[in-house]
Amino acid sequence: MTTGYVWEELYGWHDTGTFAGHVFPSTTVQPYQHFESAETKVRFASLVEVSGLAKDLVRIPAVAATEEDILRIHSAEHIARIKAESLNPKGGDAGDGESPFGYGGYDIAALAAGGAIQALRAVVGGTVNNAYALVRPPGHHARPSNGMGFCIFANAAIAIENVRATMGVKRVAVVDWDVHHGNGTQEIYYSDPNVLCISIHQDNLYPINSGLVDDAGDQSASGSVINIPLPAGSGNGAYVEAFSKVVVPAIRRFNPDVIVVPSGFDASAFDPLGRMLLTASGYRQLTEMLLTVADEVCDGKVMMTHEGGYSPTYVPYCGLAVLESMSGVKTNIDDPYGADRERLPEQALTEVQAKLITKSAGIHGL
Ligand code: 3YP
Ligand code: ZN
Repeated sequence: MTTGYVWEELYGWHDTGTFAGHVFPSTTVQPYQHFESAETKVRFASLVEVSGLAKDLVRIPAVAATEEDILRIHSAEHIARIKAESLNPKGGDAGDGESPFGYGGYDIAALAAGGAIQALRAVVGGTVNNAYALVRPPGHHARPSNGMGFCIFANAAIAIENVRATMGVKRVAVVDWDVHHGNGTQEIYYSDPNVLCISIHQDNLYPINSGLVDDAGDQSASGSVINIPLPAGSGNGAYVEAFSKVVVPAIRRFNPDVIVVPSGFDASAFDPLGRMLLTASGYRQLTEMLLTVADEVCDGKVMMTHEGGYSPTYVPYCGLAVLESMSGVKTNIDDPYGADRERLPEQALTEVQAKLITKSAGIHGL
């Protein structure tokens, strides 16, 4: 099993600055580093090195996405505005006032999209069996004409359109396990029957009123969107149930050429922005389920592209578990925190969670 891995020094330079809420009066509590700081990802990359796993991965160099690549998804105006603000010494914002970037932010955002592109090209082309693109800034909230939710460009969609345009890929299944709804990817593919967008997320967390279980894609592409909103407090039991009752059967029925996973670790039990209870071992189990169905339908082809995850202590262990599962290599480093959360009674599937999962399955005839 060969697993591709993308990580670039420049991803750590994307500058989100400090933040203390947009409040009045403007001097309240001392501004702290933005939630989307480099720490979680840099520390994930460090663990990949220090655990020794990096030696067993195939390092894939990112190449900046070209304007042609980005234009397959975004408006020329959006690209031009990010480019212009990126030349401002103080940087700019991707569109919603909470997606800041620093000087040179355009180049790093293009390199993030380009990391996802190169990882997906390697998987589709067969140079590696699967791949993880540890990119930053994230992408799954970005819309055609504006960034939002810490995202500038839609990394996953830009990668998907690159391989559809140049490598003959037809059908792609997206499985977004970030704790927030993948609204950008959903919007981009809402009327496209050849891209199945599955998002499993905390119910009505972000964006507001987005990712409803009844949103299933346009009539022309009915069923091409599957949302699985789960209540706050859902743990390993609920996620495994949702994967076995909805995600895996939906992928099997859709029969994609490749699976793309916008991978956020903000559904972890230690995340400051999410209120879910996944542990590293939960993420490992979900990865195994995806790889198994990928083996059945698309020769194991899976590409993950990094999204959220804001616990600097825990994200590295979740990431390591996923990479160990993808590569089939077990390092000698164990998750020191998971057991403390795995013993919680809330890890087990509840009746309420089971009903919601059954509802999502029912809506989609699964
Ligand atoms: C964006 C603004 C408030 C919540 C935040 C979510 C970012 C994220 O991790 N998206 O997946
Ligand atoms: Zn998120």
